[in-house]
Amino acid sequence: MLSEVKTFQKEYMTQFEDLYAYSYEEGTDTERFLALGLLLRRYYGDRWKESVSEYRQDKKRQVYYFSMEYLPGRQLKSNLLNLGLLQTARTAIDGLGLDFDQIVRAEVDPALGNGGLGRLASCFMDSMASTGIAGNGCGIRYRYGLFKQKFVNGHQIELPENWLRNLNVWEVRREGKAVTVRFGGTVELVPNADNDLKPVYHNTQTILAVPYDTPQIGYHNKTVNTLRLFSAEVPYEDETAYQTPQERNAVKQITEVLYPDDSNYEGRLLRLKQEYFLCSAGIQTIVNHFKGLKLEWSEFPEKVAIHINDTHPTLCIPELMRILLDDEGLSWEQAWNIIHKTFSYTNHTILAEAMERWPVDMVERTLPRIMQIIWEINRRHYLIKGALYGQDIAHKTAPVIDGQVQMAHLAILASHSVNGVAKLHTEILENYTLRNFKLISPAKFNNKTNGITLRRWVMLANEPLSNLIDQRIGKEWRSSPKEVSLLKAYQTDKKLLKELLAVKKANKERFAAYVADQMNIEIDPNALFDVQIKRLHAYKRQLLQALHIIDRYWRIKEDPGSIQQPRVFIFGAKAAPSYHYAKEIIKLINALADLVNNDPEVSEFIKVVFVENYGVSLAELIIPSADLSEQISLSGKEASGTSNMKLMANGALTIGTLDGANVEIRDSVGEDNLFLFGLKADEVENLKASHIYHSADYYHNNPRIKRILDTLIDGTIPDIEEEGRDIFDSLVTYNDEYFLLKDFDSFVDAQDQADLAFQDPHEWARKCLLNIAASGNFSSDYTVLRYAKEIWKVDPGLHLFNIQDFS
Ligand code: 26Q
Repeated sequence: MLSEVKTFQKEYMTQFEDLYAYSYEEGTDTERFLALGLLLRRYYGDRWKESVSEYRQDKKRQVYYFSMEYLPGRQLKSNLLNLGLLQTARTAIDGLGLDFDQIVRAEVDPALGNGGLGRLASCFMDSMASTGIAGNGCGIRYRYGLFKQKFVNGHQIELPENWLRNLNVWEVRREGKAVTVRFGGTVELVPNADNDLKPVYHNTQTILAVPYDTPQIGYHNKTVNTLRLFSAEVPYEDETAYQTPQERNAVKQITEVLYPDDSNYEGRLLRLKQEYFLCSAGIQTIVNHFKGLKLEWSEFPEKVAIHINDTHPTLCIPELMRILLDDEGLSWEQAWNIIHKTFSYTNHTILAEAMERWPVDMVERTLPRIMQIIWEINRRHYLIKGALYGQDIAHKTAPVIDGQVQMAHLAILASHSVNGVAKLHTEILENYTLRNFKLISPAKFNNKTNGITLRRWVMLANEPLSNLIDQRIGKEWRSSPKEVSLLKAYQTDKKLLKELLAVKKANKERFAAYVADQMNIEIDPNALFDVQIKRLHAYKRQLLQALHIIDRYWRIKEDPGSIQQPRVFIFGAKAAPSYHYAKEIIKLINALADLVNNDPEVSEFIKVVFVENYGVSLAELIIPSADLSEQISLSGKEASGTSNMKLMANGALTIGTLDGANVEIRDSVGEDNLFLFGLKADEVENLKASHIYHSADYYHNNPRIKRILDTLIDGTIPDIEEEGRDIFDSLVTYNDEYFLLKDFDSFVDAQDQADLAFQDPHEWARKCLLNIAASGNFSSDYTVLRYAKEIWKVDPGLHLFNIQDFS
């Protein structure tokens, strides 16, 4: 160890000086970080090369995970942990008189995604490498990631996030592997010598897709996989085609910025171009690799499994058809057969407004050949499915309906597997949203409950907790996450429970220091930390929590002493810039924070903290400090949720509805160890169908609710005239689409129970322990192993895993 540290120090100093021509002592933290990152490249370089060449030489079956979004978080500590070098590096760097943790924070956190879907993709990349699955990620190297959020007078404003302002030490530009992507123009089908129709293109625009590769290092194994992100550039040979700065600029526009919208579909042309750009570049890369193997086309599905993360990369399907038909000369039947064996698709949403549909004329103009292929898929669909199931079902499941390309339909029809991301979500897809597809192809449907990588979310984010777990049950859980359940045996061990509380307290102090420093708000680490961190959306019901805070405010005002348990309400959320209502809720919560935090009578018992610019790095700071995890979406709306899993793994107790993966969390931790409330999914559906819900009745007949809602419009909360009125109207006049008022009383009861439970630290700690013990079930290692076994049909590196572990 000592000699390893010494060597590391020497190498680091040399690396730094080679880079900057002065000593590390004179450098900035960014420079110190960059030197460290560059040094690390030497530690994984060989393994990366070996993994890539092993996959090629053994002609291994590989997974290609296509996602428009990734949220990897900072990578330095994660890479060190997985290489087994974390302690060495920390000791070495601190030993040089530097502050390791400060250098870690100098890395930028790439926000190339919106929320859960992007973070899931990154957890999967980590888990695929760590279980030895030959998995590649394909995505877009956005020049600007998700906007940086600032609050000005409590309003969200958005600033550009220039994440590439410093060198990105992890990526490798591979210009030699660039491919070209064609847009626009017209296409003519002309018979060739064999009388086959071949497309001839006119006036198309050709764009270069340059790959940037980032290593995905497996945990304590030899696997290093690749995340390949494509950047749009003007093609070098074709420069004359782009003469004006405007023309050149338009090319770069394609990968300029991430669309800052989750679950709300907007049919914008640039987004369509982004999607096709990723699909075409990725598929061409796969085809090029496959051609190097010198196999028959019929063997393609044996070597390639392509997974599409929601419908955003669905154009991979017609793109591969295009290449097989036009460039490789396969028949339609041969090509479609390959497609069907190759593709699988995950659905992440049930919200109707999030379903992607593109107008046919837009696709026609932008991607004329692709639209022809979609029409042919559509024609054959009516022919075959119409004959089998009747025209009505054929029509309802068609790829093109009413002049719109239905991306989900295309994805489902072409794939051999369609999965939801939690049991309840999959059931809803099968029985409601996608029931016609379930009818025609029942065997395609399956569930794969989401997961999280415990390496980032526990081992790195919460080192004190991880060490405590090691002390009791050994380190096996680090590679076999289910072993964390051995902790259950210690639920009556007073010493351990005390230590657990001490760890939690220390994490709370760390977050409190951040809040004091960044926001100038004092929070008490002894208070209950109540955390809701997720994108801001009406269905996630941050507003329900805001109403609960207003209720507490009045309870304290009217009867000081009626609230005994001090709480800190912590929010982290970005709203889509165009989502007016979500932004109004942000303003409301910020104004409420001002009111509450500055009223001495109230602030002794409640504080409200809305952190700016919530993202992966802030999540890593907040989650270990949480006592209570808010998972309060209207039942049936949240596909899975993953912050619920991260929070439980860090010993927070869930307060939630039976929605998404909360259902499985309940099954795994037991009903007594979380706080459930509210309507169930089927009750929501029945209530909607019966049309008997009149939210105004709750306003008029329930004095507590009336008082809370009046607070939105009577000037009690400063500076929310417009917002308060709009929010009031949404709840009272427009019939409360997400049933907040219906669920309100049951929510407040559950919150009061949580208060009561928190008063008994020993019993609370026991429940924390049981939550941690149950969290191993939600390791994304198991999730990807299930995908590997049941969908992708690839063998993991089973040296690490017992097959029974995950089946
Ligand atoms: C689509 C078209 C145009 C512009 C944007 C989009 C778009 C972008 C991102 C639509 C949806 C998203 C993201 C959705 C998302 O993050 N869904 C979440 O996925 C998680 C992982 O499965 C689940 O846990 C969450 O429940 C789900 O909300």
